[in-house]
Amino acid sequence: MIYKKLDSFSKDFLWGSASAAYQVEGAWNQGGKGPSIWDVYTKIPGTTFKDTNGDVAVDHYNRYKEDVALMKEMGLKAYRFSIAWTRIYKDGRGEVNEEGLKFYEDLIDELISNDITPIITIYHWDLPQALQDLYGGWESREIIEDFNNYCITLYKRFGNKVKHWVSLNEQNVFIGLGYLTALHPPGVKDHKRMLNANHIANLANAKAIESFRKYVSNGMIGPSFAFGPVYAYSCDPKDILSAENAEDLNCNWWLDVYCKGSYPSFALKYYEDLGIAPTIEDGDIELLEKGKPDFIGINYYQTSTVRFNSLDGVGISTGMNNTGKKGTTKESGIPGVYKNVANPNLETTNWDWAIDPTGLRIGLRRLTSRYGLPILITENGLGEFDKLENDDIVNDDYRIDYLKSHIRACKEAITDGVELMGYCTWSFTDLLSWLNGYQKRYGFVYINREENDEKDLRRIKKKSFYWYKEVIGTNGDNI
Ligand code: BGP
Repeated sequence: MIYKKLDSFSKDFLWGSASAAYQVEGAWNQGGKGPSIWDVYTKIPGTTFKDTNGDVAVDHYNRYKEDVALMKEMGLKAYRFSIAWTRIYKDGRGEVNEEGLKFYEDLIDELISNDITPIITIYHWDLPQALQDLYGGWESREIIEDFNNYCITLYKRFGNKVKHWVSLNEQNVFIGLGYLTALHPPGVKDHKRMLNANHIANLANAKAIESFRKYVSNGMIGPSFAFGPVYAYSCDPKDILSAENAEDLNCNWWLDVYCKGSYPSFALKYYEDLGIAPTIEDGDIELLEKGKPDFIGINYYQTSTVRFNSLDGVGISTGMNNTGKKGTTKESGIPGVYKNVANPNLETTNWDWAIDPTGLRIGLRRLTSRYGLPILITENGLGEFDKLENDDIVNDDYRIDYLKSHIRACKEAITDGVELMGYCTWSFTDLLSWLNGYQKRYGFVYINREENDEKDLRRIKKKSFYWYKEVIGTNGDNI
């Protein structure tokens, strides 16, 4: 639909920004914190861009007051951040670390006293290394109880102050890259193990949501999903069927479980025929049904375009572009199912991510039609090289263009009838990109550091900072 006039954003719309503990905090061994799988993995040479890690990151742990003051200056309404499990339980279980709880309590209080709504992400990939060593992390059902205990500790301590919670961040990514392409810890390449670990993560997610209802009154919780709506390359029915396959295997495989408590039937049958379907035990489906979310969190960066792939066609590839050299992403697919191709209608970033604001609107509508739940955009943003000019100026007009077009798409989706709770950009300050170092920048605030040179970690407001301030100030009416 093309509208002559668009609906307005709601009065309490959450204009936010997001981050994750490992990517901003640093202080990796301060305050009684134990090591996470990312603290260990990034020390293995060759796993990340130029061997970067989050030991110091952008030192948010020690500078959070300065960062919150900048958020206040911008007028930010919501800040989504994650809690590092290893700050709360050094080994993932056992004795609780009061110093860790206190750090997050201080951050939450600082946000609230500056009129910023805190949104807590419980798990953004930094699993305690001790649990990986003890029972193989997400591959053991023991994690369900340990994760639930960790969640309950957070609910009890922060549940009266924080009402917006995200359970697991991008389960599809940390499980997919952790157990299928071996690009994330624990570096496994095994489809059957991946699907089993994923099922266990589903159960842990459902259990955490079930507990949430007991401990947090008037709160809302949901997972955040890395959502890449799928397009068919052409109207050739073979391409259309490939797109259906990809949507089922890459989106519905997670979202149906979260929102309906069951796996999509074609995908499940496909995995059963291959002998790699997850082991579903008695009681699992009942638990999944009890763990339905209040909203769907989506991290949206791009759509994917697929076409027919023959049985001897291209397979899964680990050739991601982690350097910012345009056009270096390798072809990948699943033989007999689909293959990913570039969309000739879309521009891409230097990291080969398709820029597609309309795809966001399409995705929001698909989710609304299929699940009928409110949606929170938990991440959206542009990773690019930025140039620090004389007098501390960063002219990131390309970021403004990107964000503006995506916020416009949100407004159109709201006019379509999508119930959108808020929009969090990725990210507020620049931060560590897991596999891409510090040169792939996303923030409104430039951090003066490079891959292996921490410099002075100075905070510098980019042009987009002032622009987003105005968007928030007009509640999006200027879009
Ligand atoms: C999401 C993650 C974030 C963040 C973002 C940007 O997948 O939830 O943690 O990293 O993507 O991705 P990248 O850093 O790879 O550019």
